[in-house]
Amino acid sequence: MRGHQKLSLCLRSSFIDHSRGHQKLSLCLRSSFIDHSRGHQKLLGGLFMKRVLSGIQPSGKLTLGNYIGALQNFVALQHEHECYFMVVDLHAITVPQEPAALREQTESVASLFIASGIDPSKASIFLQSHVPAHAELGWLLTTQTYMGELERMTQFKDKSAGKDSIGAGLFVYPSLMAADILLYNTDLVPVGDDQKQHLELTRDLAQRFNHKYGATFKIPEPFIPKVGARIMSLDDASKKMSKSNPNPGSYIALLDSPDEIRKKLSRSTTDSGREVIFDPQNKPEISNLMTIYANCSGLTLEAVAARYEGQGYGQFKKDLAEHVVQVIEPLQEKYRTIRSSGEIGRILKEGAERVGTVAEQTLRSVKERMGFLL
Ligand code: AQP
Repeated sequence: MRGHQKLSLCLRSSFIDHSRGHQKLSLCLRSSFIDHSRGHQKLLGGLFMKRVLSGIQPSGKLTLGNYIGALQNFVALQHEHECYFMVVDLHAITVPQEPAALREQTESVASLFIASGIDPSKASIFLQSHVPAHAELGWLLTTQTYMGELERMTQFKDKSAGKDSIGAGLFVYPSLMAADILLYNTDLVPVGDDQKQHLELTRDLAQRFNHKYGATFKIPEPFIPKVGARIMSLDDASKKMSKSNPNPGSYIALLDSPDEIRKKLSRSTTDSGREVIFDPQNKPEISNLMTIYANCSGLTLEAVAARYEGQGYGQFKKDLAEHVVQVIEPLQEKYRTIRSSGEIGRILKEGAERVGTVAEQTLRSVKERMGFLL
């Protein structure tokens, strides 16, 4: 008998209106395996908000790519969704980290969440390692994951390529990521191209578990943000801009000084020719810079192209740097205020306490179903 499964009169998400990002309330008869999580779910105008979860690794200094591809979307999502944003420090250690640097980067990433506009009174901001249920469910789900599934993961292949010794954590990382998502009965997971495969595995694991042990996990859906630009490296537009790239000239860090930003952009690789036109196939480098320009200036790509018609790359790059600096300078000011306030520790603690209750309930139900004595 399934201890947690019972028929009850309950509030249920009806998934009628995906586009509006929240769910209608309807009275229905159904199995109540996620009743407990609904108890914590926030309402917006009488409607359940969809729960969104995402994380960023403190594996280096956050880049403009992280800002455009993730943080900007997080900020937009927090108004109409119940958002859980975490610093995934347990994922960061799947590649070697120096302890002092990890500590600094973790606090820095959390502070940049807030400096970017995430409001801790709207969204829960926390560290993955502050909620022990992540590691525990991660292990339980690792036991449900097939080697073949992990071997197929392209991120593992990319990150392990050419390395002599590869930590086992890098291999089982997707099972931990599945745990991160499933712990909170997440509705939506914002995903870039590189994470689609991991979310697919999460869905497979949830379905496998539900089939084997009874309905336990909600099956999460991918969320493709409206502004989903992928920002590429400044030195090679075939690779994404990445905070762990050993060449700092390949990325703009959110904490780079204005002069560093100007220098990096003036040295950025550009395609042959001199036309500022958006053509990712034939002119990937200039198209990447135009994407950054459009994002930071608020102009459309067409307007950017029209502005620099017949002018060559020089002026374009100079102006681009100023637009980036204009976005980054106020963010850095807020960042300094947050760091010097000493408030971040309290914010993270409160965030972990809030989400920890939901995580504990899910973990308990998983363990009960798997046959652990509680
Ligand atoms: N270049 C990018 N363009 C757009 N979005 C990006 N993201 C990362 N790089 C870009 C988004 O930022 C979030 C952070 O993800 P992560 O820290 O978990 O790891 P990642 O995607 O592997 O990011 P990095 O910066 O490349 O980290 P390292 O170098 O440690 O692997 C995600 O939402 C991602 O889509």
